Amino acid sequence: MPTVMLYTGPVNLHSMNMASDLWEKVKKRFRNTVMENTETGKLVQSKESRERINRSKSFEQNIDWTDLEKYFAKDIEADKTGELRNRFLNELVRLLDNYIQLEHKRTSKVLDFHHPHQLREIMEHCLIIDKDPKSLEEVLSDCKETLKYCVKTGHPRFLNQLSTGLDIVGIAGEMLTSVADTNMFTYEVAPVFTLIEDTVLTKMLGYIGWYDGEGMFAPGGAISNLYGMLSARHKRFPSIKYTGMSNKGDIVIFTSEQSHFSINKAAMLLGIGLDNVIAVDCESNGKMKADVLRKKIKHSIANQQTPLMVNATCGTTILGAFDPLDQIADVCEEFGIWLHVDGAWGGGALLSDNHRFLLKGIHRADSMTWNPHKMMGTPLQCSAILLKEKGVLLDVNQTGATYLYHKDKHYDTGFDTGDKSIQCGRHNDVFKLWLMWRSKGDAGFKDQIDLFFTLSKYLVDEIKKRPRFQLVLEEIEGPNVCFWYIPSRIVITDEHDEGKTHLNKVAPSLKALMMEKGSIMVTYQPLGDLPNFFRIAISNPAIQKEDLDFVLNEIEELAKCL
Ligand code: ABU
Repeated sequence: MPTVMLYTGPVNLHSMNMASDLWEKVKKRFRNTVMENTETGKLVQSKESRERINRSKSFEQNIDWTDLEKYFAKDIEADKTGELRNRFLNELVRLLDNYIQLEHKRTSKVLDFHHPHQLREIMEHCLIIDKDPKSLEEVLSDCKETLKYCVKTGHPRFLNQLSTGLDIVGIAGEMLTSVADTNMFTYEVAPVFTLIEDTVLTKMLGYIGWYDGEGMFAPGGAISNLYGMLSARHKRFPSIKYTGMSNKGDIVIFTSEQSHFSINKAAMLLGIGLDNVIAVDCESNGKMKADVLRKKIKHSIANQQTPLMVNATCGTTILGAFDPLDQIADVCEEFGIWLHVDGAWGGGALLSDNHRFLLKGIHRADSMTWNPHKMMGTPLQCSAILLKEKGVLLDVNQTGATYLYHKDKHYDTGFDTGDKSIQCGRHNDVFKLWLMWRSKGDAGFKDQIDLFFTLSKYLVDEIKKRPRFQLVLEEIEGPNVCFWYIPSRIVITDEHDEGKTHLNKVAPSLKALMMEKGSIMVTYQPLGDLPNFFRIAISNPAIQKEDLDFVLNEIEELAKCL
């Protein structure tokens, strides 16, 4: 029996009760279906079925690094001809190229899974760090060994995350970024990258309709959301920067019950507190109910609380829902509340004139998170926080370290962007995005986004044709497709919740099987009252309709092992 991991999911669990009506529909469809197996819901993987699962094949290539056995890292520095450096780097690139080839090959495994203790044992020889140096041959072998057990996130059958795929130009950008190895805090050490960051942010702001806004790249969507809340707090209570949170009363944040957990984390970090994050109910399709938001805001004001920010989500993590921005903006304007939009996932839809309508009203927000490492396929990480008003980020974060942000430099220090950040050292996350954008043009990104939506609708249609599959939502907004596989042995009844309990175990068991086999990777989660279901969010342009057929066939095939 594979290990069953119960996953609580990135959902705000304050008052999740939206799911019941969806579950009613599932019960109706699968009620009292014929049992094939009297051991109702017993998800045992037999020995034979276990053996049917292919064992892993190793990641090999023709290599001969014996000449590098006698060289060490220090020899690269010492070799004035540069030949050793050249040989070492070329071998590394060959290794990476070989990995990428495998990643694109549909017959190769998505992953070669081992439990942590097993992997530790397998890699024991190269995990430990010794007192003595390792040769360049061993260093390359370490790289090879590492890649062998990496999950191939660019494989067209890796559908586990919102950030998938492998953009070659993006990788080239990441490599150049590494070689240039500079810090984004000042123009003096990152002149080109500073201009590039400015160009890309201006472009993204333009898609929102903010022509005098500002932005910054941050280490992931959670931190971008933190910036949104920090900015909201600063605009309302600028003195907090100096005096701290004392005597500010009960500041409250409103966010949908299906929003990302990072809103809770930001409230924890900013001294607002988890109990002051008020969850707003969603429609059964995952969209925030604006009328409930209005009621909850009125109620909090009546209770002497201070509503600081509403977070609306464009592209919820699980269902891919887009909150109704215009309606929410009306509410925020009525009460003078900062509107932050978490468009980490769905922000990319702005790039397509076919799907931009999903974010209608976005220009009315005050801040927005947008992660190009999701729908735009930029290699991790690449997340932007964007603000309608220029100057807020510097105002809230500036400390003016005189060793770094001197005002008496010989160039325009307005280009030193670092003091706008909560960080000191800041990685260059923008170059790869800029290079990709140059290589694709706006048109290339539009096609990419359109493809994701087309593929997700195809998947919905295919799922509808398969009797043992059940969609969570028949009408989808973002390219998220959520579904159950319901084995015939599972009986859904009105009388008791036994079927639901058993169904809750199906997705984790199938996930364990797919990981052991290495053929596909699809995530699952519960949602409110709904038992565990699969989510496929499409963000890899290498995916074809056949891959989605393969995934559904494979789930059916793996289900025979249950
Ligand atoms: N920040 C949400 C990421 C979740 C996912 O990739 O599935």
